[in-house]
Amino acid sequence: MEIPAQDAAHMARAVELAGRGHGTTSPNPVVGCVVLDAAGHVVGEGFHAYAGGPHAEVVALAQAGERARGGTAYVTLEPCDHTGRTGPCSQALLAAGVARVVIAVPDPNPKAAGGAARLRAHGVAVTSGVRAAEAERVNEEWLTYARLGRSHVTWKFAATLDGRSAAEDGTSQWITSPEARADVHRLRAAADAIVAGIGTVLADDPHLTARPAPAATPGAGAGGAGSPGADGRKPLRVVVDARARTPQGARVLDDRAPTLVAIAEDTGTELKADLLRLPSDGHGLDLEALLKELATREVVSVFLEGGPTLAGEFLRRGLVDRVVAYVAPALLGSGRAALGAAGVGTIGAIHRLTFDEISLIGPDVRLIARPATQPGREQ
Ligand code: AOF
Ligand code: ZN
Repeated sequence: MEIPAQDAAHMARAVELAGRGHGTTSPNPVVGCVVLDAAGHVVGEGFHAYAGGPHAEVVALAQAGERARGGTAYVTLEPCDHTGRTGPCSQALLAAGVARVVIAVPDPNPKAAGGAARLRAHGVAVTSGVRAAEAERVNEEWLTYARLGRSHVTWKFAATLDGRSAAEDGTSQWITSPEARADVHRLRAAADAIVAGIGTVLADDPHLTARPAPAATPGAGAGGAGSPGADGRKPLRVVVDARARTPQGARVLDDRAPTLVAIAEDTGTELKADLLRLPSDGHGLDLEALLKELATREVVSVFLEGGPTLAGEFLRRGLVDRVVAYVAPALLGSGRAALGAAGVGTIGAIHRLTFDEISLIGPDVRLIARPATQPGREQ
């Protein structure tokens, strides 16, 4: 199907708007909407900023007012057809008299889906699949969560150019620059949970908290005033600790943020913490069960840090959706590899990725890569 150039351009804008909700909408998706009047002029724009707040379509329609009548709405996710925290967007579009709706990606949430069908049934022209790849990308965490019923996983690591994250004696501090570390804090703060393995907790005693975001500047726009998710978010801290070796005095157990300690079902322990008992297999805890349990707690996105061993286990099980690597222009030659065993015994089993973004952060390079075939995405 030939997609008119103006459809692609307006949807690109809707995707950009959706991105403004990034980090504040959980457990909801990021969604953007552009409304045109009957003559094809943009008369409304909106994005979903936080769960419980108005949906993107409702924001854009409010801006458009009467001018939406006979017009077109571009939405990055199929308009919902349900009453959740707010009312159905399908009805709002019908009430506004919109004649055509262009959708990028269908809503995989069975409770909310059906908007496209309802609109069609009421004589609205509906086009689907415009800029689907971009709309998938901007909303990848939520789509993974909604489709697979598990949290989306970003594995982050920092390493030297030769792929090492600690020197021979175990020292590992400040391989990457302050700029790169600030960038990590920004990404952490956007996640719903930060996960580390017991090895990292014992070796580094990290807080695993996200430093509070700097005070919002007036007019900062997206996710600013009135969005409860924007400030004071405290990502859940999760320690993967099959044998419950977390010391009672570990910093991850302080009161700066809630913490969950995942242990094996058959581990007896006196540890005073919020414990999650999970089945295990020959390679340790069932990490898919962990991600499914986290999803039931509305953890849409997980930031996996700390522990080449744990990262290897997530990879072995096909549970890494995105890799963020900070590579410093430095060499170690010996010392700990950034990644431990990941189920690759022979070259045929290699974990192939695609580089999607390459940028300089201070003196370091940040690489964003994703599995060549991504489980959370429809192929
Ligand atoms: C849309 N536009 O902007 C969003 C949608 O609890 P609620 O009412 O906020 O509904 C959340 C569900 O609605 C969410 O799981 C997803 O299926 C859909 N989100 N839909 O048309 C929006 N945020
Ligand atoms: Zn809606």
